[in-house]
Amino acid sequence: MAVIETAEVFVTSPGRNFVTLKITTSDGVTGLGDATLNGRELSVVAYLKEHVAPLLIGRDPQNIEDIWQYLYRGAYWRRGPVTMASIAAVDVALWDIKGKVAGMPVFQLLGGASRTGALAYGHASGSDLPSLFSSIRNHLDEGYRAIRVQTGVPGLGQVYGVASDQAPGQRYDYEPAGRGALPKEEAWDTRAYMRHIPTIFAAVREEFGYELPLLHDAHHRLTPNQAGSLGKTLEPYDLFWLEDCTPGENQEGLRRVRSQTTTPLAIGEVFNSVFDYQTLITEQLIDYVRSAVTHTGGISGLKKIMDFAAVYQIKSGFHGPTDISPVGQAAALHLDIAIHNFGIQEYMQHSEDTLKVFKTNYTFENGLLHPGTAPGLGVEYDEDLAAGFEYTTAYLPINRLQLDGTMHDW
Ligand code: GCO
Ligand code: MG
Repeated sequence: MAVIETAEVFVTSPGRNFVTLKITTSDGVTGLGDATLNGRELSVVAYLKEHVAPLLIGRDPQNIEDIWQYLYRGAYWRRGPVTMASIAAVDVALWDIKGKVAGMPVFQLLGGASRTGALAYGHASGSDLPSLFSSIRNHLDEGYRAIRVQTGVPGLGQVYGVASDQAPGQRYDYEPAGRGALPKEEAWDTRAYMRHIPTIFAAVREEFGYELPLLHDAHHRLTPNQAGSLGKTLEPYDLFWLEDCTPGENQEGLRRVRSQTTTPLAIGEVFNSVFDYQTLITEQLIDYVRSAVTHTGGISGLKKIMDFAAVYQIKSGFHGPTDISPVGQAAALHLDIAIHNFGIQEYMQHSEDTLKVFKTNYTFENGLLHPGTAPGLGVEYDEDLAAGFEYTTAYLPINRLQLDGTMHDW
């Protein structure tokens, strides 16, 4: 019987930081897992190196569920982003190994394909309407068939989620956490935002018609009452979803939002376990689960959430920004293809340097993503190249109210 021989943790920074776990068996089979926690990367490195790797050596890599429970229950301290990202990395690496041993892509082990590809959405943004329109056109030219729309707000400076205009090849430059010793500070005004956003969606529908699925991310900035009001105002523009309208950790708050609007709601990119969704799912307060495989205990953890959600007709909309590594993105795609209650997949394209370090097999055609049919996850990690991109401290931004500098959600 092959056993786990080594569990190594790598940090690389081809434009932004990524943490990768590589498990190798005594038969020489390797598996990769993504453990990237944007802006807090080294905490997961320590958790994995100091506390998890020594526990894996000598175990049977085939027993994914038992190892998952061993790490989850065994720690005593359950849940939390650091713990669950670490467990996710182990879980995904073991699915990769299982697929390679079986000679099958991971989605086959999860029940096979339920669809030919996963509908993806991209991030269009602009500081004003003309730059937003050109960003939407660029995305349509690239083949996207669903688009997230973010814009600047008059009177405010840089708003998170909006890329600098006319930065060719840097469409996603807002997304990397800012490199440097301190987080970047942004200014916020909720009333200005709430007045502006409906005018943007009216203009986008007028220009691009009603067929194109449009999404919007409010990034946890609203109260339930404000969120209900915004959702209601946006109803005529038929959004695919309104994302993170409130800080979702107060699950009960979504009752108020839900009672005021039929705009579909997506929540969960900062969640890490099924318990964070319990009220949201059983009371059908959301329409889409936003979690990432990387932050929710891996394929095993997220699959359980999705099976629970299926009972309540809630679908997936997995987190796929560029701070999820290509390993995490591939893992999401295998799940997307396999589960019945798939909704949509976020897809921000990684930089060229990132894709040199992580060689992927997934494809994007006609707006649909596919994980490919290589055994396992279908991603290879170039350790030599990766070593040349050294870790650089990087923080996510913070947001303060423009009026008086009070700390706000961003
Ligand atoms: C999204 C997200 C990202 C996150 C980022 C945090 O919907 O893609 O909101 O922009 O903020 O991934 O690490
Ligand atoms: Mg989001």
